[in-house]
Amino acid sequence: MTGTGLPAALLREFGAVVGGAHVLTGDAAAGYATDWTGGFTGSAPAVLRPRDTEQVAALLALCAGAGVAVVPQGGNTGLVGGGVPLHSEVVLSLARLDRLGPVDAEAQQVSAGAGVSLQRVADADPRLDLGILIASRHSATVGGAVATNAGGLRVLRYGSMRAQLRGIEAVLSDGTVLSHMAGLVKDNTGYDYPSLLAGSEGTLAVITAARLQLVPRLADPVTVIIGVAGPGDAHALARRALDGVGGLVSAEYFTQAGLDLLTQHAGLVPPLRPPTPAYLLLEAAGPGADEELAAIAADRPAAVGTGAAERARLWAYRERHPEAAGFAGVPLKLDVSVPAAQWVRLASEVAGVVREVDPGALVITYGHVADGNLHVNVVPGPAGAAGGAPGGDGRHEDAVFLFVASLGGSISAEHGIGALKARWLPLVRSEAERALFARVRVSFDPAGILNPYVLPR
Ligand code: 2HG
Ligand code: ZN
Repeated sequence: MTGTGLPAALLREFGAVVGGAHVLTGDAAAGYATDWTGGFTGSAPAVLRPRDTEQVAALLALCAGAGVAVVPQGGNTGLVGGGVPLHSEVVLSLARLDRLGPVDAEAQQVSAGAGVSLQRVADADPRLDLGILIASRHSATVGGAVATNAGGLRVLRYGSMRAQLRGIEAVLSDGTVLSHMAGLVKDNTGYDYPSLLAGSEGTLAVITAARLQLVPRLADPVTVIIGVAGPGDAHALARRALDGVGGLVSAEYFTQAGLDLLTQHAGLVPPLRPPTPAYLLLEAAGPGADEELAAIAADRPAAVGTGAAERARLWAYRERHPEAAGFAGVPLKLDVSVPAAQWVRLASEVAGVVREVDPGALVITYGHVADGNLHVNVVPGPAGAAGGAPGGDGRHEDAVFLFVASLGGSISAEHGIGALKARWLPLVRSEAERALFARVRVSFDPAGILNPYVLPR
């Protein structure tokens, strides 16, 4: 044994595969053990940094042989503690698998290593773009985005990460490499396991590369922030935009409470004066987009942006919202969705639901209104400080998730289950479903070493 708790011989074998410089221990491993929010901190006996698929396969075979649990990690931008070693797992960092292939102009596709950032994929061809747009795109990687089935700011137009996936390369825990990367649009030759790996959160196999469908780059998009009276007004306008704005790509909601934090702490100047209770950001492209958006805003206060700089300025109000609650404390990040007809109730009542169990809590809500998705960021009050993840008493999660389940919704819209939500999964998935999950999992990972504390075994 070594100070890491791993047998010295195993560490030497890891080093023989990746080179000693890519087996990190002690202080060098610490940065891989805490998530972006600071809410989840574990410890890694070792961080392994393979360079290619063959090295991933060799490392997994060693871990399976030794019964050592592994947490795969991409850009470490996850929000549910699914990519950090909360139970002293070995971290398998895919960051060095960063080969981006040439764009196939005919198919409008590209093959990308798991460690390629989403921004690099988006920049691969000036006429094309990645359909997934998330604020963390400069750090978030292809492997992590597929493994969590990332959503983001353009799902209403292009779907989530699973919808961009045309093929996958992945390694099973015994070291077997699976590769299905031809990118065929039509391919009914058996189980669609690439689709199954999307959203599997590192529990079935380690994704090493993906074949991605690209989308035409938007021509001259127009962005507008409209001041609205509240969730009902925002929802009604977004529904109207879905019907009446042909080139709509985004419909995003945020409130004055979140904006106040950003203007106080992030130096943003309010987009509209006087302030309004809530805001709807719409973006659209194509002929007539500006007139169609103006018709939606009608006589409400609105700020319009057309050039790249002006659009970026308007987007900052929404894209920086994940940081807002962090200025007040360590936030608990709850990501939920409900059927369209229930979204207004969710957005109107969820803060009250939280305050019933923690009167001093700060609650910031924002999200993707056309997807029925709301992000509920909670900074527990002094009396509720025992709440929060991990190790909290779970009162905030209980309150929000029970409310969401009562509305027929989901406890995770786009961030995954991870460590944060594992214990609430029975609220939204039946015993029969969870038993099926467990059987699928054993067939992919009989050694039981891949992200063992995420999803049921
Ligand atoms: C977003 O829509 C992301 O900005 C992050 O999904 C949400 O930090 C969050 O809670
Ligand atoms: Zn989101």
